[in-house]
Amino acid sequence: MRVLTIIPTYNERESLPTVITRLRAAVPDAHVLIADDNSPDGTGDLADGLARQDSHIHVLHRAKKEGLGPAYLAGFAWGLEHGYDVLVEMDADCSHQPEQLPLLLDAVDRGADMAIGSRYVPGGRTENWPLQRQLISRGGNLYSRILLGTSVHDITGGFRAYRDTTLRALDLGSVRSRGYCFQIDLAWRAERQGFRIAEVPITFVEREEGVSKMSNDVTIEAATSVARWGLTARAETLARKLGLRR
Ligand SMILES: Nc1nc2c(ncn2[C@@H]2O[C@H](COP(=O)(O)OP(=O)(O)O)[C@@H](O)[C@H]2O)c(=O)[nH]1
Ligand SMILES: [Mg+2]
Repeated sequence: MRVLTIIPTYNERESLPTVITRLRAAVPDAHVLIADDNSPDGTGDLADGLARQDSHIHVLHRAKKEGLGPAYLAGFAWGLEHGYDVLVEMDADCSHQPEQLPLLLDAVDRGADMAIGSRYVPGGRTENWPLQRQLISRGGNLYSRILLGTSVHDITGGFRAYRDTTLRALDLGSVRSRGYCFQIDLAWRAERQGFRIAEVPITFVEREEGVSKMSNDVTIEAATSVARWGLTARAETLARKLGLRR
């Protein structure tokens, strides 16, 4: 399996060298694509320097900060174009521990179309995460479960491995999600299309360096998007039952 780990970055100068060192040690065969949104702190230049020293490291420079979603979409497009078999999503701040990536890759190897590193299945947990963040995360998952009827336990989780065939089938051109709802969007598309989703227990560790880019805007985007998707899906089901649609 040719593996590409995509790491979106915005002002991750302090964290990037650590995550890259740990990732290259944990999964030496995997390639890495740093998708930087023109970080004012110079993360892009730092990434270029790392890429010059290591042929497994690649950098995608994007013009401006647009959120996690568009950065991943650009990364997926690059990876699919370059023929990778498995595309991984991972944060730059080591919250997703590179040493746990093999757990996700094993799940894909055993037949999953997509593997999610999950904090909310037995064996999964969070470390040093402020109570407020835990509540938002738990609340977001419960909200998605109620509105979408999803059976994924950690649908906002962003440590993932997708088979290339899964991504190619998800109609990525129609994805508009920018923030955390990007994760919900893709998992729900995969679930509805009947793809096999494996949830692998992980330990999510709060960042030790740099600051979170989480904002109220992305929470509001997620809440309204999930409500819209849930209501649209229910209206479609009802229309089918009434014979208005096939
Ligand atoms: N390219 C890009 N990366 C982003 C953007 N916003 C967040 N990220 C990255 O997404 C990952 C998760 O963000 P983080 O701030 O740690 O979110 P938190 O863990 O929920 O607090 C990190 O690698 C960030 O650098 C963005 O607008 N563009
Ligand atoms: Mg983080």
